[in-house]
Amino acid sequence: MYVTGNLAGNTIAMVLAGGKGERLTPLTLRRPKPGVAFGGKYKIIDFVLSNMFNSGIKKVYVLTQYRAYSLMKHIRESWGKWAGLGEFFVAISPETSSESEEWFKGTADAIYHYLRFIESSDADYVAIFGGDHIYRMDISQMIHYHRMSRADITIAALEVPCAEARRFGVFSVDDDNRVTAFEEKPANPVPIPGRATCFASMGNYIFSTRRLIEVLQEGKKLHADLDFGKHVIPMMLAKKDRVFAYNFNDNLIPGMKPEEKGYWKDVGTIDSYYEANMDLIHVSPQLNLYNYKWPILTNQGNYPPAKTVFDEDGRRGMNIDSYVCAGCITSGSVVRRSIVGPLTKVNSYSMVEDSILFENVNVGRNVKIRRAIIDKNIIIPDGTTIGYDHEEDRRRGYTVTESGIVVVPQAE
Ligand code: ADQ
Ligand code: ADP
Repeated sequence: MYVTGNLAGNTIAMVLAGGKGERLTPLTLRRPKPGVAFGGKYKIIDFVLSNMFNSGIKKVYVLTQYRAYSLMKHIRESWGKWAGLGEFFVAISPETSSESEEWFKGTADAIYHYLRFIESSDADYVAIFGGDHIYRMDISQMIHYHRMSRADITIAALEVPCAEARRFGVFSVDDDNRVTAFEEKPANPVPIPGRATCFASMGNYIFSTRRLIEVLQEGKKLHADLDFGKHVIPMMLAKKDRVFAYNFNDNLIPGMKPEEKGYWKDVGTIDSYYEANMDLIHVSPQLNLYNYKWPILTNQGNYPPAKTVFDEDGRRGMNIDSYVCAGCITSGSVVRRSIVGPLTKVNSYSMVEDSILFENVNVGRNVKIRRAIIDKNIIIPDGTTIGYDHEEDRRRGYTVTESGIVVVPQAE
């Protein structure tokens, strides 16, 4: 237990879930990045929402935007349960039916458009978090830190190798962790003095409500596409606001193993997405989903258990070193080192290895699949081979990544 008073209950949260996740194409052709499946039964957004729920935050708005339909549906179905208990998780979207990509242009602009929700709340703090990362975090500890620092804004920070820091907002701090300089995606990131690492922003912020409202109103007069990294943080530094960094490495969650400390994954590319999924099925994964003290919640379909059976020829069905979700049937075939989403079937004489199969995939007979990601609702005809001949895979319209992962997308 962490004694943080009821600060989390005095916080409203806004989750930015509009990102397109371009580098995850083709998985993000029909859904935003936070809506992509992860670990078989979850979606990426479940991680941040679980963190909020487990941290005791009572009110969360999810700001959707790009291709929001399936994400809204997921939030309604899985998180609606908690909404029934109060007003926990609410998905809001500017225009769910439109295909327009011209909605809100920057992260702070998106929050600005929903300022009325913040103004009408009596919360003292606002947590503004991205919706597309995989990690566990007790946000109440960050809010506590924010309060103790008497900060106007606190930015969650992570140490990353300087070579990777160009993708992030990078900052420098003084001895009290007060931010002294910040640059969004710098060409030449400034290292921590004497180290080969930089302080990177995780894109997660705690604001004091009153200051957030003022800053957004001031900022909108200057930038139509108001963005936290590009405009708001530099503006606040220029105005000598109290901008603090919260070191994510100091965050402890109940039941956490030492190897999970600092675990935060962007899963921004197909290769990093694939690796982060595969980590889960190692004997001792960095991210242990079997830690029930900090559960990751999601929608539980009312499906029967996963089943392995002999087929009519007496061939044994086997799942080895894998996650296999509810409703799956492995019949006379082998699934090895793979993650298989709910309701998927793998039929006789087939072999699925080192792969990720989404929900409701039907793998026919005599199919061989290796190092592939198969999207939802796909039927793989009998005799198909995927992941063995990349030229052939490309000819069939599949994406093949640099490291040789083949993605079989849903039809357009
Ligand atoms: P990026 O991740 O590049 O940098 P951005 O693409 O703006 O920033 O996305 C931030 C989050 O907001 C994502 O979760 C995305 O899904 C969502 N989002 C973007 N525009 C949105 C909109 N209009 N409506 C709703 N949601 C929206 C940011 C920070 C960096 C920091 C990295 C860490 O700017 O400083 O280092 O996050 O990943
Ligand atoms: P996911 O595949 O991400 O789990 P769902 O299966 O819940 O999503 O999506 C439900 C259906 O809605 C799918 O058939 C999907 O193609 C469709 N769909 C997704 N985005 C939109 C959209 N913007 N407008 C209309 N239908 C959509």
